Amino acid sequence: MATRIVVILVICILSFPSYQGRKVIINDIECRKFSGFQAYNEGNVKMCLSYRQDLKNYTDARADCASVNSRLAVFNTWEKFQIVIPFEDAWIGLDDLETEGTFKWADGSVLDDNLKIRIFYPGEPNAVYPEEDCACQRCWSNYNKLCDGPCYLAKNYLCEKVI
Ligand SMILES: *[C@@H]1O[C@H](CO)[C@@H](O)[C@H](O)[C@H]1NC(C)=O
Ligand SMILES: [Ca+2]
Ligand SMILES: [Ca+2]
Repeated sequence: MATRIVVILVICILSFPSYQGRKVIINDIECRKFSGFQAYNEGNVKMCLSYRQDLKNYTDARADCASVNSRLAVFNTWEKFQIVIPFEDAWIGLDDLETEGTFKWADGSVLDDNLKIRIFYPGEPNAVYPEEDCACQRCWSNYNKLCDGPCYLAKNYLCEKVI
């Protein structure tokens, strides 16, 4: 019985229409089971994201992601960061709310110093105002990377399903 199921599964996978992009497509099917989510990839790196444009502050955005069993998106490698580059005016899962100056991802890990230099706009994070504790992608004119900005501002945001 178990063998038969495995054989059927293998046949299904092998007969999947696109050979080249097979893994991405299967992942996208997994991801699209969740309303509003779709798969994005950079090389072999894949993420299941929902870009939400209903403008919420950081805490409300985080709560909204949690309400659909996801989190604010974590782009903790250079490859993953390529995925977020085009998104406009969006909160991601990165803040220094807990300890000023120590940015942590939504999975609880601390932002790597080398990655920090590459993913923040030059001169950012600069904590111009005390409330600049949340990382925002392409916020404010000409900024094509992350800035720290005041968490109370209403922005788009990116939720991530970990699948
Ligand atoms: C975000 O807005 C909610 C009301 O929708 C408010 O209760 C909360 O304090 C705000 N958070 C921030 C960081 O301003
Ligand atoms: Ca800060
Ligand atoms: Ca700033």
